[in-house]
Amino acid sequence: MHRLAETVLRVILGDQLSSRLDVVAGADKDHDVFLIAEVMAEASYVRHHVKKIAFLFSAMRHFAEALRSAGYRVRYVTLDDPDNSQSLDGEIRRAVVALAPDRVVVTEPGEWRLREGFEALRLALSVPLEIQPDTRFLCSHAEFSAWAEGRHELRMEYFYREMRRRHDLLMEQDGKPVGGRWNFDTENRKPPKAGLESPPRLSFRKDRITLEVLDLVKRICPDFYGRLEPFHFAVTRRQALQELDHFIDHILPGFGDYQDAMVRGEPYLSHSLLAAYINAGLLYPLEVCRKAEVAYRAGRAPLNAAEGFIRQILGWREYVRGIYWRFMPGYIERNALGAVEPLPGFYWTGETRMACMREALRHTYDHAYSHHIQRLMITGNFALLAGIDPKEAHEWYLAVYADAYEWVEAPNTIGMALYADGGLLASKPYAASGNYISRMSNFCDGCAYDPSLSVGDRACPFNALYWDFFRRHRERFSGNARMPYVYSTWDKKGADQQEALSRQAEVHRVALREGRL
Ligand code: FAD
Ligand code: DLZ
Ligand code: SF4
Repeated sequence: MHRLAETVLRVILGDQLSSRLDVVAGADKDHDVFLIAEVMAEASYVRHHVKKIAFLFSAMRHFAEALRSAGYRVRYVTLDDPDNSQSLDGEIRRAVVALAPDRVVVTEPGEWRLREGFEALRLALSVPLEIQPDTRFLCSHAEFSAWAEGRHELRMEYFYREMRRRHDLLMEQDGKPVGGRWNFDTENRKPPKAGLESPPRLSFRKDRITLEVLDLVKRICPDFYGRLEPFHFAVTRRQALQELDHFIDHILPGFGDYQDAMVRGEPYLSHSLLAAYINAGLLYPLEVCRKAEVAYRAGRAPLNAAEGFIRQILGWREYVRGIYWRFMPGYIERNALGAVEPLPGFYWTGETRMACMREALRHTYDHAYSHHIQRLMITGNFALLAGIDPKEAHEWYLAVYADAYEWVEAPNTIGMALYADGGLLASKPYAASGNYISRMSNFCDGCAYDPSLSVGDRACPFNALYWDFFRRHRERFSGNARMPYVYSTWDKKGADQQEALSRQAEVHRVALREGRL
């Protein structure tokens, strides 16, 4: 019997721009229709950086054009379309009415909020809606659960070793890790040497589509956060591959040594800038890791660089995703340290006397980017020490970086930076005093505060806040074997010094609340 071909509405979200996803690869050119929609609900559910919005919209439009050129039918809804319902479920409903498909297919979104929305929509739609797994990740939900089940602690390092074996990355034939060690992190912590700067970066010419998007964002999002131009993001897979090759050939060799270093006026140093492209789907995580391995095996990158880089993607990236889905929806509500201070206004304005914070916040505002150590050890560390409400910090990080989606941002903020998950992700809090920042950066040179002072008008706020953080949380951390020196040093200080530090911490907290820090 001859069966009439069905029509499938294939929904592609802004961070699912990957032709290898089943939603694309399984499409029928004659009958199916892709739906891609720019909607205000997604652009504004947190106060997104304008560069993030422009990057995503331009990449979405280019992806739609590539699908059309390949002969597919695409329903693309622009933000300024007068009929736009301005929400993703609204646009799916509208498309179902307009196109009368037999069913709807969507890839699992990267945020719990949207996944719940699609589950609800499934019940409300007149046609079946199928949520397909996101096959771009190297560890499925089932594989992560199998790894996590029955474990007392879910540490990244052990997960990473399994992932190395499973994907045969940097492995010897006898099953041992290349170089005889799994992890070369100890070689990746050099302070910046004099004159350390970022190697030259690619800048992509803005085509008609990108110019139209920039114009749209200027018109429709005038009061949003961040600097829109200059804009030189890659917005197609071809450009993202160029960025990847440029990184592998010219920047990866220096990635390891100065991975933790911070330098004034140098937002990138030897970091890859690839997270925005991998997360939006323009690059696949496995191809990125394989290219790094090939560079190492060909003698074009040292092992500490290649291993350190692969660990971030194969290890950390997959691990945080596993943690997110395993512990949501409660994860983003966690506040194990009872931190309740509101997020200071200077996270948005950059107006603070602390030079290190100014620098990290300037990079963030200008580029929708700051590298990992700035996120963790400057803005994150300050929020941890000052007791900033984790939910407020989480919403800030989700808004301001071009690579931010909740599945990756929330575990990094709530777990790694703020210890608000009570140590589920990190075995110890990433708390550091001004001494660390002064050693790993040249920020302190231009600061109103002095990193060597802990008390007094010019005392670096990180110092007293650091000690007071550990004093306040002694019960929780004093037994932590990974911080043997913190409490013995504190105890040696004597009552007068301890009291002076606690008083000074309170002075900083008051100054913070009054906008004087
Ligand atoms: P590189 O330093 O070049 O690292 C290479 C790649 O490894 C990155 O592109 C990324 O894909 C991956 N990677 C590195 N570290 C991590 C990590 N901790 N978790 C997951 N993947 C990692 N990363 C995001 O992709 N989105 C976020 O929203 C995000 N929010 C963060 C918030 C905080 C508070 C912290 C401390 C970290 C956050 N990270 C986030 C992790 C990390 O800082 C960024 O992935 C990295 O800075 C992106 O820049 P890059 O591409 O130059 O990375
Ligand atoms: C972040 C974002 C923005 C700014 N805009 C859109 C949009 O207009 N349309 C869309 O499909 N997705 C957008 N996104 C991404 C989503 O908010 C969400 O973070 C991801 O789809 C989660 O996987
Ligand atoms: Fe930051 Fe303290 Fe150094 Fe100033 S002195 S830049 S506040 S670490």
